[in-house]
Amino acid sequence: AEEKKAKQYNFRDFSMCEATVQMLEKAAADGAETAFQRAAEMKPCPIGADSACCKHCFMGPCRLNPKDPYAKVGVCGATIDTIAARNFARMVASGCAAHTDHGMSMLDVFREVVNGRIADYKIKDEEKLRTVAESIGIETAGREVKEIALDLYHELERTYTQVEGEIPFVKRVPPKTLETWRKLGIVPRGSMREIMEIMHRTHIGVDQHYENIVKQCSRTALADGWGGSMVATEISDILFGTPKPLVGGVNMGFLKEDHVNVIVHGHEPNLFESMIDSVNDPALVEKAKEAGAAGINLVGMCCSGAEVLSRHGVPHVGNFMSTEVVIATGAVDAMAVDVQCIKQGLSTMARCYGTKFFTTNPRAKIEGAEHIEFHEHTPRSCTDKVVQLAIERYKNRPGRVVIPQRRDMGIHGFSHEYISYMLGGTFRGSYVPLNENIINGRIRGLAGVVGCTNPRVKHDYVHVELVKELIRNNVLVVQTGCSQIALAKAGLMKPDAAVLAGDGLAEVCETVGMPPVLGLGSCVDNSRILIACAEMVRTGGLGESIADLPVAGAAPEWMSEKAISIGHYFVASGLYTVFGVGFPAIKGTKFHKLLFEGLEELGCGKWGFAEDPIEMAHLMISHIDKKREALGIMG
Ligand code: MSK
Repeated sequence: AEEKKAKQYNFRDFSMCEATVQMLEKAAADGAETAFQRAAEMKPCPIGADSACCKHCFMGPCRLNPKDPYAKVGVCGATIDTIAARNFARMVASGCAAHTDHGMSMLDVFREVVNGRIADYKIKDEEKLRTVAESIGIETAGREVKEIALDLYHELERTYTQVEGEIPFVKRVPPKTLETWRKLGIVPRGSMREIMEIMHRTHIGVDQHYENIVKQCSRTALADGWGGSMVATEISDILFGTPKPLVGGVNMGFLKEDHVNVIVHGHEPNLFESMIDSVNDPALVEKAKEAGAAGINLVGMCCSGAEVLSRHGVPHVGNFMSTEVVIATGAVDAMAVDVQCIKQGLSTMARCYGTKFFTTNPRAKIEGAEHIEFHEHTPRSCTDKVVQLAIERYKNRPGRVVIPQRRDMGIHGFSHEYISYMLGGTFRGSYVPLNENIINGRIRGLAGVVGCTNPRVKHDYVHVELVKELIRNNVLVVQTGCSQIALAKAGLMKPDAAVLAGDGLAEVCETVGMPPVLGLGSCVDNSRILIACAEMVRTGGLGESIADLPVAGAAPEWMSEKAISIGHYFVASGLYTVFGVGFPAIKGTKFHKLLFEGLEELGCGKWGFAEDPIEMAHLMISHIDKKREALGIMG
């Protein structure tokens, strides 16, 4: 019956990724179901999709009519604007919490490393440690690494725990942008306080003015972008090394039939870093060989994968909507997951294919998964065990292995340092100042295309078509997360993708041998885009605030609450940010108008929406042109 039901679908409508389509067909033939089929069978609730329902208390749930949103109010009298703003605020709070908890975990590891209580990790990038410390006013000249690191730890802890004042990284914000935030009262204090206040304000009977709720959304989202996410990125670089451009591969062809295949999936790099050590341990490699394997093959998925692809060139086998079907290859001997974007469906999929599926983080257990807890003080006790159990599974692989033979190479690892380096000077020895190329018009502007994949739209398609249209119009694209992997699979991270760019951008790319699309890492690494924007302002010639820059952002296939938090910190920072798929607000309402127009009038950026990738690209291009015109650099 399952097989019959599965045959109703044309999997080419689900994804433009050949490997994913091939594995969807195999999974269906094997009787295994994925999120694509579940999405097709579960139509979104039209009231919920428009954010017109409220279940913040038990007098409801109250459902308003999205077609006539002011016709009625909730039992407590809440209007559509209050209801939608409260729902939006809780998404921001959840997204911010995810990133800041991730950042706090990194800071915990950093503290223990600095205090000598963790031996398995160390400070790999001392230069970065000094740069980050100096950026927030910590004295570094003539001081020991440990002294600087301890000061940095204590200073960054304020990002989370501070109850009054401004978070440390606001020192990196261009003065004019910061002036706007201060005027609006949206400079974050500490993320714990901001998240707590959002949860309080959105409780029944508290904040019932959409403008005031949005103000706290901005403050909380900024605590994510310039706080939790930025700490996660910077501390990861200090501990594990700042990415530099390197050649890396993506797609399922990086699984190896004759190797023990181990996947790490999630978001926090400490699990992955330890796994790199485990798979290279000679004793474990020997064990794998004794089991008949040629060796151990470690690959990444989702954002953990994007981060180590950028930092170390570890191959990446699939973004969010490919994670289940990667298991359908039958080649995955073990998958270890930590936090965020891990579908519960993976547990069922792993059971179908005999893959060993492990949760490792005490925050995230999954029914059906074996839990091997990861402790930063003894990381190898978890990762070695995962590898040992993967070897066991290899010895007794239960079914047929089918690996789609797709491998896509590209250049990854463009940290914000590298972009800053390019801003002021050279890439691979050639002179390529970004601001100068924007001012002279060879590059029209910069676009950050980021975020998830979502089964409500054709997988990868909106990302790829949007980016192609942007580069065709001379917009340089920077990317993170699952979007970066979509474009890497489409071949746009190779320098020869410059043939798809407009004349000006192609000339810059060809001169220096860089691709027209630059991958920056995982979703917390969107903070690199903020730092690059601040650096563009500091370099000069493109205005005084982030809102002046010819820059736009997009998350064309978003699905997570983290994406909403990211989108809103881009907007609050001054950028125009366009989302696809759908938007949780009803057009024509006062709340929608504030997000899509009003915030810009206050000196921030604004939200935009389009489903079609070409329309989305031209919304962004029009905005970039508007900013160019205001700067007097049109033509
Ligand atoms: S993993 S938040 S699906 S980018 Fe960061 Fe991908 Fe979106 Fe998760």
